[in-house]
Parts: sequence; structure tokens; C-alpha cells
Amino acid sequence: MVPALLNSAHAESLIVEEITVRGQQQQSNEENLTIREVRESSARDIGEALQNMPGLSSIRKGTIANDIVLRGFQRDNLNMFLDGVRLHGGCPSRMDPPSFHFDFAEVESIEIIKGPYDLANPGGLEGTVNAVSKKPKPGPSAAVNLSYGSFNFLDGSATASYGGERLDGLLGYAHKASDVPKSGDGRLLTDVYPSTSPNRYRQDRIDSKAYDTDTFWVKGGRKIGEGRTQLAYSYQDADHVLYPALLMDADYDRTHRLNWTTTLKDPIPALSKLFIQAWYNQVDHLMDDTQRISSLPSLKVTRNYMMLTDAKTMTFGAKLNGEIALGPGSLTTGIDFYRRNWDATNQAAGWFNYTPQPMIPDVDMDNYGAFGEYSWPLTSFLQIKGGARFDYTRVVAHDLTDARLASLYQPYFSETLDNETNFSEPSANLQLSWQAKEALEIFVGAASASRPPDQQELFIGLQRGGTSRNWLGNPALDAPRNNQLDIGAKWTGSSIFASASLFYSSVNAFINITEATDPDGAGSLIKARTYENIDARVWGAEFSSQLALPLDLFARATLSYVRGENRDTNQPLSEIPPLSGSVSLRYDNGSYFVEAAE
Ligand SMILES: [Cu+2]
Repeated sequence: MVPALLNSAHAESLIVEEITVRGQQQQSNEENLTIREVRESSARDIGEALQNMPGLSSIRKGTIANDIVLRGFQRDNLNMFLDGVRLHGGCPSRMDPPSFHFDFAEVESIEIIKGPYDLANPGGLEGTVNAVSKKPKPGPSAAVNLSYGSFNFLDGSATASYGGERLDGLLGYAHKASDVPKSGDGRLLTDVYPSTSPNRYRQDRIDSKAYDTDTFWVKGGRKIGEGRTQLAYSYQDADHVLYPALLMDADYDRTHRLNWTTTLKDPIPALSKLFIQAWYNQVDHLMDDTQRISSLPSLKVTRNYMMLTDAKTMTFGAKLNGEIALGPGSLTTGIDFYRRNWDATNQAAGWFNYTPQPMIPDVDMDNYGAFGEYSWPLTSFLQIKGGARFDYTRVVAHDLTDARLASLYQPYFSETLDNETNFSEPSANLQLSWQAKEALEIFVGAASASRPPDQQELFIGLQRGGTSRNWLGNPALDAPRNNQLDIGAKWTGSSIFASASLFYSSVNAFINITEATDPDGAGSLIKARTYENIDARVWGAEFSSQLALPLDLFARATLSYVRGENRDTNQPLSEIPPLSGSVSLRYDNGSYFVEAAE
């Protein structure tokens, strides 16, 4: 039970409005974290904020930096966007998932599409999570938020904005820090290793800060007729983030994000809307074991670390979308491009005497795409939406030499490997919404979509030395494809919103983490962690409801169930979350609220 008591200005009417808006706008394969829910959330990051939504959960690696899981799918099977901008982390061990790179205080709401129904963007095999940033309100405004809690948990943010007739702007700053918290048994979260483990924290570091992040953001906009142009920039400096479950900790994550968008309404007679976007973001991530016993000086450890990885990722892209009134409906069409570069170098003492290894060997991924989607109101109660998309992706590992490919990677694979690969993949979907009754809407969707394997899955190469297990990408991977069916229903009344959905995903060439043995034997026992394509299926159901009761009471309940199966082995897929659910009851009279959740 988590009771909370806070002030809220007009939350009561907000919740009733929320129920109405959800009923009108949200399909049964969508979720939305509203502005009220964002404001009330005590979550440290997006992953934590989303974990109680039906179909969503998160993976915890440290005190912060929770990674989002949607219907059992994670990593690059999901698109994580901020204002439509693709974000990627730098760490090969995913210390910094995409959602780590912006602050929760920047966010106004979060939209989630469950399933591959977003044709306007490449990837998104199992869904898309898009956070929408705050916009300047009319006139001048400012807000300060400060939370302080146990273990010196500090979460502070300040924003100031001005919204004029033609020009507007917004400035924001957030600081977050916390000491290492204690777990239920009273031990520090860093105190998890036996006294013989080289991975345990050094005595003077065990009780240090768990994380320390500063985020600064600024944006400026100008109206163009009914449209708008906007430039936004953000810088984030995360220092000293501890990951007790991993063997290293992050020294820093430095992130730059730049996003320019322009929307024009009716620019020419045939075009009702034109949308142009160009963006750039970059993450520098440094991790090492300087906090751990393993970095203590010895014959082999001659620097202040035993192992270190210096990782960088850079992503930029552009898109041009248009909306055209065509026949009885409207056509949205567009082209887009992005380049994602990922480069990581590992240095380790001992076997390699700090010789740098191209762990992610400076890999460029270039994606070119085009799509068209038609929305057709067949009758006043039946709507069809469908479309197709095509993507060409080329991936080149610049720092993976033929010699390294042949000696380190090739022995584990029967195919002849190359340091570049490409993928040509179509996607399509068809969605039907039927207003069966005034309050009841039925949704049926079918979709097929693909994503390219990422740089890590294709080309990572970490030789650990001796008989320790290597970590190798599989350059011969195929692009996974998800063929999905969804059936859902939502019920909307003046004081109730209920949504139920069933889904079935058949994923061909799903990328599974596996262990390979050196196939030519050669007397070697060195195994490798690598990636394989398998056929998988995932199915499940979700239910959620929100209810306004008499006496200023509000109730909410969610239930999610998901099962996954590796069809090649008939074994359950790993990392599938169990059945989960939540119920909450809230008293809210408009000036304060009390909420109990389970
Ligand atoms: Cu890392």
C-alpha cells in the first residue's frame, strides 16, 4: 500500500475530463500517461513512471535508468522517442536506456502505441513510446518543483516560459541526486557481493552517491500562419551513476539533443498539412571499475582501473510528412532518413595489457524510409485506416578489420561473415474501428513490421582473454519481423472508461541472446555470448478501467498478462514479465487528494 497526500488544484474535474478524452481519443491498442499523471508522479524516470500501465513494465539496473518493457519486448524492439526524435543510449550494457537521456520535468505526457502500428517511423517492432515535451503557456509563467526524501534523494526542477502572440520560449533546469539506498534487509544496494568477490565496492565508495544528474533545456518557437516552427536544445550531464548489478559504473553520460520542427497548415491548396523535422543527438558514456576492488593496484592493474569502456553514439535524421485530402478520406505520406553511429572501445588489464579493443567497431546504420497511410471514414460508425512503409537500411562496421572478423567472429558461425550488411523491409497494417454502440467501440488491427538488427546485435566484439566467454555480434542476422493481430474494445461513459485488448504476435527471426561454442573445436573451450534468429510467438491480454464514483471517489484497475514462446525449442521466452495488475482508490475533492494503491 502506498498512501499519498498532496495538494492538487482542480484534479477532480481533470480526472473526469481525462476519462472523457481517453474515451474519445485513445484506441484500445494505445495508452497515454496524461499531464496530471506526469505531474503527480514521484517516478525518477520514464521507465518507473510507466511500469503500472497495462502491458508495460521495466527493468531496473541501478537506482535510476529503468528500462522500458512492452508486452515482454525490450531494447530495440521498441521505439523510444521524445517529440518524435529517436533516442539511443551509448552503453553496450544498456546502462543508459534511451529514456534516461531526458528529464521527467521536460515531459508533459507520454503516448504509447502497443504493436507495430506507427508507419511514420522506422523500427518499432512491438511498439512506440513517445514522450511529448512541455510547451510554453500563453503569457509569462514559471514553476519550481522540489522533492527531498530518504537517502538524500533530491529531485528539483525549475522552468520559466513565455508565450506571446507570435513568439514563445521556454527554459528549464533539473537536478537529481541520491545516495545509495538500502534494501529491505537494511543493507546498502551496493553491498551485494560476497567478501571474496572482486566486483564488490571499495570500502570508501560503498556509501557514495548513487547518481547525480543535471539537465538543461531551452526552446523557442514562432507562429507561421496557423503553423509553427520551433528549435529545441538540451544538454544533460549525468555523473557517477552506480550499477551494483553490473561489473562497472558510469563515470559520466553527456548528452546533447537538438530538434527543429516546422508545421505548416494549408501551405498549398492540395496539402492540408506539411511537417518538417531535423534532429541531432549525441551521447558520450564512460564506464569503468574504479569504484570496485577489481581496480586496486596489482602486477596487472597498473592504471586506476582494471577495465574501462568509452562509448559514443550519435544519431541524426530528417523527415518530411504531408497530409493530403484525397477522395473520401485523407492520406498521410512522407519520407525520412536517419543515421545512427555507435562506437565503443574497451580496455582491460591482464590478458590484453590495456590494448584498446573495438568493442562496437564504429558502426554506421543508415536508414531510408517512405510511407503512405490512408484514413477512410467508411460510414459515421465505421472507420478504416491502413498503409504501408518501406525501409532500406545499410550497416557498416568501419573499425572491424577482415583479420579480426576472421579470427574472432568467424569460428563461431557457419556463414561467411562480412563487416557490412543491408536490409530491405516492407511494413503494412490495416486497422478497423467500429462504433458498435454510443459507448462501445471495437477495434481490430493486423500489422506486419520489421526492424534492422542493431549495431550491437550485428557487430559487438569483446574478447575477454584466457578461457573467459567472449561477447560477439552475429553479422549474419536477419531482420526480425512481427506479424501481429489485435482485437480490442473500449467502453466510454460520462464517468467510466474501460478498455480490454487481446494480441497475438508471431515474430519471425526474433533476435535471441544465446551461447555459442567454438564450432571447429580446435581444442578451445571458449564460449561466446552471441545472438541468433529464432521464431517466437508472444500473446496476451490487457484490461484497464478508470471510474468516477460518488462522494469524490475515483477508482482505477489494470491487469496485464503476457506469454512468450521460443518456437524453435518450445521453451518460454526469457525476460517475459509475469501476470501483473494494480488497483487504486482515490478521494479527490479538488483541493486535496488521498490515494491508496496496491
Ligand atoms: Cu556502461
